[in-house]
Amino acid sequence: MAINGISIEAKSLTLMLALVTFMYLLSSPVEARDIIVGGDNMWTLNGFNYTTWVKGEKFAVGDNLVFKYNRTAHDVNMVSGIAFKNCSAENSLASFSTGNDIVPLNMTGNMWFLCSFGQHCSKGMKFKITVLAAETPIEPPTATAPTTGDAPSIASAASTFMVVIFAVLGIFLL
Ligand SMILES: [Cu+2]
Repeated sequence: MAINGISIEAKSLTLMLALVTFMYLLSSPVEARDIIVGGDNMWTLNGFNYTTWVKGEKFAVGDNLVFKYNRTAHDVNMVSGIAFKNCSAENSLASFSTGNDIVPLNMTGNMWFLCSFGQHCSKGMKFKITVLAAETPIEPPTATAPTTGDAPSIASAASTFMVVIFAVLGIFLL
């Protein structure tokens, strides 16, 4: 029984390690992403369909939109939905013109962007995105993290758990 006891302890240690690793993975924050508008095409006028591009992307709070473009030929304007329909940048909510602009996505909801140069907007330099809530890690339902002093009881709980697993396995194997 003593030998069995040792092997169960070793197994419960392994189980605890796996559990701790698993919970660490669950609790680590989801990384914010820099999303380059248009991908390799970037922000330009060449028939690229930004609306189609948006459909293949996912936008969440904490992400950044990165506009890369020739600043002598294009700009970036964040506008209202109505202004977007009219391709108007007259009352833009925000304007960018450095050629390498980073727009943080701070809140959920719709955002509309367009280029105000010439007829670029009506020719396709426009898109709407819907920003979703940041993905939050799911809390493990009942498992409690081994924090302070509780290690022995958790270890014994793990041992009990392993014994039950072995018992169940034993039933199936016999
Ligand atoms: Cu443009």
